[in-house]
Amino acid sequence: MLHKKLVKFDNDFLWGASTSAYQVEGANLVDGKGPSCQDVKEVPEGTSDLTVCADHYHHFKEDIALMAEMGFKTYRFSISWSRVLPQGTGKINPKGIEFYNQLIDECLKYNIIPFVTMFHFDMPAALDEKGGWSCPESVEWFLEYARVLFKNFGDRVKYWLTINEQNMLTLAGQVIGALHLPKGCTNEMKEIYQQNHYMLVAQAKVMSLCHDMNPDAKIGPALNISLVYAASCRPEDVIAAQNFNAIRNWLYLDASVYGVYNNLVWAYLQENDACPEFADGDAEALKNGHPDFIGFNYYNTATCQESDGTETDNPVADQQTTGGAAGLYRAYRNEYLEMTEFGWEIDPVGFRGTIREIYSRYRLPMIVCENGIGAYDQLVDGRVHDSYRIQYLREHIEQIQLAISDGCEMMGYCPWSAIDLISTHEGMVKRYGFIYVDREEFDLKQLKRYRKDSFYWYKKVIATHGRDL
Ligand code: BGP
Repeated sequence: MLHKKLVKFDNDFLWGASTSAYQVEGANLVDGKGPSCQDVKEVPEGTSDLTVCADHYHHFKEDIALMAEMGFKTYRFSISWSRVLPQGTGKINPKGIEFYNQLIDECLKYNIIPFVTMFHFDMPAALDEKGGWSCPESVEWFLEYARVLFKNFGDRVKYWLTINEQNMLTLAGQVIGALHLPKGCTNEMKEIYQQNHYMLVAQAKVMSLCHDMNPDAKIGPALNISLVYAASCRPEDVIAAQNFNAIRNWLYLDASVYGVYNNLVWAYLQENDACPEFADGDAEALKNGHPDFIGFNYYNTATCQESDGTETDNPVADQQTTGGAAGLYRAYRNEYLEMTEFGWEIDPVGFRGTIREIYSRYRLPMIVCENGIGAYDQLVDGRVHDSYRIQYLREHIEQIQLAISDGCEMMGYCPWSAIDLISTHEGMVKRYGFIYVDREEFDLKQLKRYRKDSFYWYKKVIATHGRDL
């Protein structure tokens, strides 16, 4: 490949890492916190519940000190809706406000910028019982929650992410345990895309609210974006890839940025009698909500070929494993890509391709909110030799730099995850952190923290502004 002249990472590039409340905090039913849908869902077979996780709720000062030791410029974490509003609306939990005030202040103590996700797969159970995102009222619920966040934390939090991976909630919601269908639902697709519509409208209104309440803050989506490849140059495979790109990616970004439904997806919904109902003002709300940046999670690309009509729309294995949609696209295993121990394809070059595609479509600054490799890390004599994670992250950071050199505006990089935590459905054993948490799936041990090899490596990457990988 021709050697490209590389543009250096800016000195104000936001190096950090990510967690989510339900996967890292623990203390899921103490200090006034109400249950979320994650706390009441059936725990995946053989995995731990969420009562402890990494116990970040009690260890956050130690954890943030370790993040500061790595030199983090930012820490992307989420706020638990039901820790702040135990019933989802109405009464505020003062201990919840107190915890997040302390968490934010601890970040600021080290000049770490809090990058806050408002909603990360954890709808309050009390609202879920009312129908969750199936309810038209869900828009107002989310706005009420947003007002509480902006009022209590808006003086110190200047970067907000609205809904983590709304596209995965829509496409793989049942697997994540975060989206449900009302009993007796007769048109599942219509129901799911109606829920998605309420989330799009809620997001748009919250972005407008943020700009009204905290004009100096910036807000954006946090979608899981995977550029979709055609399995071959066969024209029908290219059309299939366009279909899946629209359904998986562009529906959500077109709506977030331009306030309109992607035409391919709208046509698909029309064909299936699954178009969402618009309430008065929805179209205007979508048009009026504007992100200041695009946050996105990247784990890999997807590949598909022309449908042969046999695909079913059963829930996919997980958020990174392409399913298929009869008549639209068929999943394809990309033979050019290796896989992780958990069956996720690895595609650093596709990361550059994904960044380029997003930037060319939307022309907004971007921050990577998740990227990483889940693995069976082993603690041996107090060390974790996660050379595979260093290699994965190095290869992906190299591609960010190429994308920057391609003229794409990149604000920051927050790998998943800052510290070991509970996987969406593989429990504690699927580890992602720079910091090892010494517990097993069911044996909590002492929850002692250990610096992995990747901790020291990432510290050096940050200290050299990405020059020494
Ligand atoms: C993303 C979620 C994260 C995290 C990550 C890793 O989709 O936003 O919350 O779970 O996937 O996935 P998993 O935990 O399934 O390995």
